Parts: sequence; structure tokens; C-alpha cells
Amino acid sequence: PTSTVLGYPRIGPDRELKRALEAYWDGRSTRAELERVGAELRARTWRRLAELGLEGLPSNTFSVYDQVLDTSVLLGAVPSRYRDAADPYFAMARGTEGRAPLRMTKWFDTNYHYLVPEIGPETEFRLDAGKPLGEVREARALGYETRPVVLGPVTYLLLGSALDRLDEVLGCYAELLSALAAEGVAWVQLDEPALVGDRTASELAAVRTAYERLGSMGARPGLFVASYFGSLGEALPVLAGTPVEAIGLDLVRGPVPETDLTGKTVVAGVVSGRDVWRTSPGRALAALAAVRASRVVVSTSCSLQHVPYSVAAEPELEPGVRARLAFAEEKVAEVVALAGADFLSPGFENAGYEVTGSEVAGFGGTDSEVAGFEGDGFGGDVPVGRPSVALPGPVVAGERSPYAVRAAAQAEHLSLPPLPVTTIGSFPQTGELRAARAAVASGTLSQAGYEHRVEAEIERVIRLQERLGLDVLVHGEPERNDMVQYFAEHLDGFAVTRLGWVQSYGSRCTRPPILYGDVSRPSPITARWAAHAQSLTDKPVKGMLTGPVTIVAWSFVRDDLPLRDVVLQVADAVRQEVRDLEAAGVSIIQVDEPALRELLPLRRAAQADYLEWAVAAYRRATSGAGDRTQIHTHLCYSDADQILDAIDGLDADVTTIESARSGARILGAVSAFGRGLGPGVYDIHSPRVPSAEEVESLVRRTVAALPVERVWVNPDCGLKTRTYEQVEASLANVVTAARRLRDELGA
Ligand code: THG
Ligand code: ZN
Repeated sequence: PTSTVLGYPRIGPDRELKRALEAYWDGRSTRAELERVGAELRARTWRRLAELGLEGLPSNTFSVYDQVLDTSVLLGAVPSRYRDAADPYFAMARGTEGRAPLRMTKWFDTNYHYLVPEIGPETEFRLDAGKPLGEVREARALGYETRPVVLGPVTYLLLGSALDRLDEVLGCYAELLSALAAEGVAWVQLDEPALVGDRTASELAAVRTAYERLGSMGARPGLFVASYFGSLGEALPVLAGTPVEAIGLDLVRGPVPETDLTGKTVVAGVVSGRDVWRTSPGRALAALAAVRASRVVVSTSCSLQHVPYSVAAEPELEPGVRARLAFAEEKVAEVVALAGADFLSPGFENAGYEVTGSEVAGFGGTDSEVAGFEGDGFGGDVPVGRPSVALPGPVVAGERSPYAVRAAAQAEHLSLPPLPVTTIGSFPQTGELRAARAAVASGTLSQAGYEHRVEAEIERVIRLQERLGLDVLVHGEPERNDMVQYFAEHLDGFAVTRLGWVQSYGSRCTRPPILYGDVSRPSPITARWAAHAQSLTDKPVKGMLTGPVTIVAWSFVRDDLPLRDVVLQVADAVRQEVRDLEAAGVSIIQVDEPALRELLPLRRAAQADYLEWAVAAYRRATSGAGDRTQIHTHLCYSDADQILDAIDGLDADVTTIESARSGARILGAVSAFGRGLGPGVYDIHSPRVPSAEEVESLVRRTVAALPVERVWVNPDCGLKTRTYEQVEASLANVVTAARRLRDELGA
């Protein structure tokens, strides 16, 4: 058996690519310097994978921004508005002065964002194979033969809602295969993750057409079609019936299929690319032995781009947790070790799979050696002597009163003007604050000194909002590095990393916390900052919390408990925060759930059950609030579209939602909620300052669509990525617009 991985992180072990990108974008460096950093990162990756003993090295898994954008460039799907930009690639990714960027959305059920292909009648597909060919040559010059990885035609077109263009696009792929064959490339990997979702008969027919046609070509590399993030289901027999030589299966998320794949190579994804836990050799070898194929290659369940580089960079992690972890490098070592086991020899299958780590050289330790843990070595196992918390009572702990009762109590308690103006929560994160956090970490600034600076920043944000005339203020979240990481740092059951960066989009990264044990809240987290902010002003200050689904969605999570139970533990911690904020005199509490859609199962059959417990968890987190406490929630539009009923089910008193870019489409749907609503009045993703007239006309549209007493006025999203200059100018115009309409209503 041989070994491979489907893809690898590319941001750099120390985020070298992030820094190179931002220097180039800021005009502090050149495109050539960016290319140099990219080449260095690629070389380091190939060298490292080879050192670890991996046999099948992938190429073209690197990207300076996004692999889907790279595929659009590969196929010539560059909309005409970008063609004359100084740098068309980054114009598509980020927009320019006069050009909107491509739309960005989440990659399946991950926290990675890709750029949506924009395919219209004017799109003329034309192959530009420079990047994959360049990487093959670059690796060869370093002494490595590689397998280029390219997004497959069916998934690419499904992401661009243009499957009817299959014939044209297949022409490009055929040309690409010829070019790769001419280059002497033995294998190509075509990624088709869309095939693990529900696919219609005509979509499955497109799969057959695509791979019959590419498979029947004379001179071409071996075709390896990779699936991941779930099971292929009906798509497996379809693919198996085409001439492709190899099929990649995600055997972490799905069982070993019963389909007889004799004649094919199966690239068996037994090492998870979606979590950070060490692999159980027993379970992995059992899966490998059960595959019915002519040849089995050991692999990861998906690209490793979704996990950090190496546990070696985390010496400060608690040893008991650290021993259970495997990041990208450690997962490669596991793949190599598994490939060295004789799992295909006759009789292995009957050995009862009692294989332990000690039989598999190269594992970080044996299953039984991992001190303090029992079970089969899957990292999610509960530490010995620390039983899982029994869940108290029903999922929803006590319901709130009906909305009409709450709304009356809140109106009396808050006495807000009509069309209240507020923001989503975060204010610009200044360089000084980030530097202060780094100084605390390195010991050059005391905790007290840091807290003093945070308080000063809160005061500045409060005074700014008072001066601008906002009605519901926020404290600006200067104490938070990230809306999930911050809570993880203050809850038991989570570990956080120092360098565990995972790319979210472009140069932006997060350090997903590691939820390894039972979650509890040792002491109040946010109340002191909220109370401080409230003490500075007579206007109501909104308390800000992250919802339980989002905290879990943006973390790496133990896998020994159902996800639902983990989310409910987090919900109980958030519920305690809600109670404490209320007790501290905070009358408006926003609990955000931007990742509600992200965890939606890819197969429809599983979606209703998920939405039911996810909504119940939110209500469990928020239903401890009294009637006169107003609960807000915020969602970003692309996330909201598919799950409107669930958002309604959250039962928040006020929902703020992104809508400035998408016009009134979302308005009609959400106005049916029958509670407070704040459709965003300007797009915070752009540095542009909206005029008061523009804001006024948007609010007018909302007021025409729903009762005025339910309408709120706010930006689209948090202000953390903007500058103070932009924020001040924009919010001043928002307040002007709201006041004009208010006067008009009063008259
Ligand atoms: N936090 C987390 N996940 C997210 C978001 C978030 N996923 C969806 C969306 N928001 C993604 N957006 C961003 C926006 C900004 C940044 C990351 C993801 C960002 N990160 C800093 C950086 O890359 O320099 C690092 C922040 C830190 O210190 O932790 O700016 O808000 N979890
Ligand atoms: Zn948002």
C-alpha cells in the first residue's frame, strides 16, 4: 500500500503568506516578492512531506487566495469587469475602487470561504493551465514528482450554478489532461466534494458524462476523483462505472461502502482532515482491510488545509491534551505509518482488528500509552475520572413569555425612540490593542495594565457613540481577539493554541479552540466589561455574546459525545452569562449565531433533526432572560437564506441581518417573523461611506414593508475590520437619516 494526502495548509507555519499578502496589498512589497514567498512555502511543504515518508505528493494545492478562484482563472471564467484591473486576480478576490469582488461563501460545512464562480452567458471558457503546470515543473526541479490537484468539473459548475455549461468546461479539462500528459504527469486529482450531497438524477448523469468523456481520452494521466466531507451514496456506482482509475472516499465521515470496487484503486481517507485528534490505528486499519478494491492507498479524509501545521509548535498545551492531538504534520506521519502496515495480507481481516499503535511504527504513541485516557485512542475520549456531565432535564429550560408580553415590558423598560439606531457589536480593533495583548502574552505588560487599556478603549467607544447620537450603544469588544476564541479562553473544557492558525479566507485566519472535555464556566466572562460600559452612560448598552452553535462550529470538537450534547453544555454556559449580564444591569443582550447554517448537514435527511436541536440550544441559552430584557441576534445574509424557519424559531426579540447588498429580497421573508428587525443599511465589507440619503431610502423601504415600531437601523455587520475614520463618517450619516425619518413620522 502507498500513502498520500488530499491537500495541505498553505498559509505558512508562522502565517508567512498572510504577511506577504498584506505587504503586497498595502504597497509595501511587490508581486514578485509575493511569488517568492509562495515558492518557498511550496518547497517547504514538498520537502517536509517527503521527509515524513509520504509517497504521493500533491501539487497545485497551494493558492495565494483560494482554490476555487484559481479554478475560475484556470478555466478562463474571469468576468470582463476585472480584465483591465492592475491585478485581475486580487480584483476578483477583494474588489477595487470601482469593482465589486466576487461573492464569497462557506466551503461546504467548513469555516473556510471560497469565491463563488460568476458564470453568465458572456463567459467564454478557455484553458489557462499555467498554475498547475508551473507547480509540476517547480516540484520536479526540486526532485519531486507530484500529482496536481484541481477542482473537478461537476463541483466547479455546481458552485457556480452553471451545470448546463458542462460540455464547454469538459473541453478545457480535456485540454488540461493532454497538457499534463505531455508534461509526463502520471496522476491528476480531480476534487468532487459536491458528490457527497443529495444529487438529482440529471446531476448524476452529468457525473457519468464528465468522467466517461475524460476517461476515454487516449493520452492522459491516471484519473483520481476525490470525494470528501461525507459518503458518495448514489454517486459511487456512477463513478465506479466510468473509466476513472482511482476514487477517493471519506472513511471518517462515512462507512466503508459495500460496492465492489475491484478494478479500481481506492484512496482511503482514514485519517481525518477535519479534526485534530490522533487516529485510532485499530479503527483505521479495520476500515482499510474492509475496502473491496484492487489497490488501496492510505490517505486523509479531505485536504489538511482545515487543520493547523504542527503540534510541535504548541509546547505549552497541557500534556494530557497534547498527547491526544495530531495536526497536519502528525496526520501525515499517521498516514505513512498506516501505509506501512500489512492490512491487505490474507487473514488480516480476521485478526479481529485488535491492532494497537505499538504494531504501527511511526505513531506518536500507542493507544494505551496515552496516559490518562481510555478507549480506542480517538482523541475525543473522555479523560478517566472525569465523567461526562449528565444533561439536566428537557432541552429547553423554561420558555419566555409570548412576544407581545415581552415587547410591552421592553417598551416600558427601555423607552427607546422609534427607529432606534444601533451597531452589531465590534468596533475597529486598533493595532495598539493587538500589541497590548501580545505584550501580556510575552510578559511585558501586566494584566492590570492591559485591563486599564481595555477600559480606556471602551470609554472612547462609548463617548464616540454618544457624540454621534446612537440609541443603543455597545462596548466595542476591545477585550476580544475573536468572538469564539475569547469565550474558549474563559471556559473550562477548551484548550487554545499559540500558532494553530487555520485559513478562513485570503489572508484572514482563526485559531480554532480545542473543545476536549466537558464545558463549564468557572466564573463570569463578559459582565464586568458590560457593566463598566453601562456605568459610563445613561443610554442602554447592549451585552454581546456568541451563541452555542457558533462556539462549537468554530472549534475543534471532541468526538465521543453527540454534537448536540456538546452544544447543550455550551448553551448552559451562555445561559449563565445571560443571567449575569442581566444581574449587572444590562437590559439588551445580543446572542449571535452566525454559524447556524454552517453546521447544517449536507444531506437533507439529517437537516431537520439538526435544526431542531440547534434552535433548542439557542433557546436554552437565552430563555433565562426576563421578559423586559431584550434579546437580539445577528446573522449574515448568505448564512440566513436557507434556514429562515430556524431563525424565526430562535424567537429573538430583534434580529439584525445583512441586506444592504442583496436589496429587499431578504426583507419580505424576514418581515414575516413578526418581531423586531434591523436590516443592515450599509455594507461594512467595503471602505465606502454611505450617504445619509442612501441610508434614508433603505430605511424608507423597510418602513413601507413592516410596522414602524418593529424597525431598527444598523449597519450590516460588525465594524472590526474598518477604520475609525470610516466608522465615524458612516454612523453619522446613519443617525442623520434615522432622525429625518423620525421627525417625519412625528409630524
Ligand atoms: N471568528 C471565527 N470564525 C469566523 C469569523 C470570526 N468565521 C466566519 C467569519 N468570522 C470569518 N471572518 C474573519 C474575519 C476576520 C478574521 C478572521 C475571520 C481576522 N483574523 C485575524 C487575522 O487573520 O489576522 C486574527 C484574529 C485573532 O487574533 O484571533 O481578522 O469572527 N472564529
Ligand atoms: Zn454579520
